[in-house]
Amino acid sequence: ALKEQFNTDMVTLPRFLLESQKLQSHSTGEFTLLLNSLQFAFKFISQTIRKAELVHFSGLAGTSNRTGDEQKKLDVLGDEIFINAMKSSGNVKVLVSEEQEDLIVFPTSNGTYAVCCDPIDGSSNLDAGVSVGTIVSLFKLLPGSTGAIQDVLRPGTEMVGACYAMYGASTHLLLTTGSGVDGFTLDNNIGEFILVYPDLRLPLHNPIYSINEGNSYYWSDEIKTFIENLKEPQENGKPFSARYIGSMVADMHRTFMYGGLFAYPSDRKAGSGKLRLLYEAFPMSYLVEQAGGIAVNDRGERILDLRPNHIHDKSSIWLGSKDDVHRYMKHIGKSVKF
Ligand code: P6P
Repeated sequence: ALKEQFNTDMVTLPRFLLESQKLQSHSTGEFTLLLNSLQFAFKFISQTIRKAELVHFSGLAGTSNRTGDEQKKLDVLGDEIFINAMKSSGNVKVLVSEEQEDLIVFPTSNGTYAVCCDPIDGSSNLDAGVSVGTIVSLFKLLPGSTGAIQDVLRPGTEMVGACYAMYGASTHLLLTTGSGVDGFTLDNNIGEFILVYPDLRLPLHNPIYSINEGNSYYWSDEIKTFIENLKEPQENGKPFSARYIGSMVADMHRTFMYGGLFAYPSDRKAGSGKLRLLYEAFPMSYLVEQAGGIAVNDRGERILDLRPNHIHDKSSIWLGSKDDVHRYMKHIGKSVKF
């Protein structure tokens, strides 16, 4: 019985990265170092959030970011922690953050990667104790680039990695570097992420839809009809269940664990949706595709084929279980090619 309780061969994230690095031919190890810096940032932010709630550090910082969101103190802290971790890694040349109006180029870095991040996504829920997270997309600099905006204004298909950390009851990390998705959970006692969900796959279908119906007055009739259809009894005699947390990382983590459909469509208020392409839609879509799911915009176009014109560009998004996103695509008369 003792054996069942104590795993004597835990796969930590550093071990996992070294083992996967060995599988990559002629790897310089730079990507592994970058991922190690990322995991340090996640641990540090996780610790800061948990400590902050103890010292009442939450609440408004009295400043606001470029899109006018009121910045919570933790937003600012998370952003600083993340920027410092990327700067000190030596592997990052270019950084985009939701909290920074302009691109950051590290002048002295010889790094060959560009990192886009939302340091604390869902932070408006922080005071309510809702799980928030850090979402990250990774690009290799363009050949010959010394770090410029062109390194990040690219289609999502050029990403070399994506991950999110969710700071919930436990701290979870889902990571892809292009060959599937692996899930880790932070063991606070040893301070390491432990592999818990190797080769995570999204269920093909689960009757769960996740959307903010408070926006339905502003949706197109096509979208209103689609969502109404989900509320009718389906073949199994039961309607879909509605689950919406309002923190993308939390809504998407549930989707990875249980399946279903998450959507943030455009509406007459927000013409191109609310979620940002580079550090919300792209990384979540890459993870979903790598786990066997699908990610499209309102028009049924593949998210990863889109290219931002500005680092804070937004996109409508429908993503999750393949059959459930296909159902939306068929509803709008889009042929289902992928
Ligand atoms: P709404 C949080 O502010 C966020 O950026 C995402 O994490 C979340 O999915 C979305 O906005 C929630 O937006 O309009 O439903 O409150």
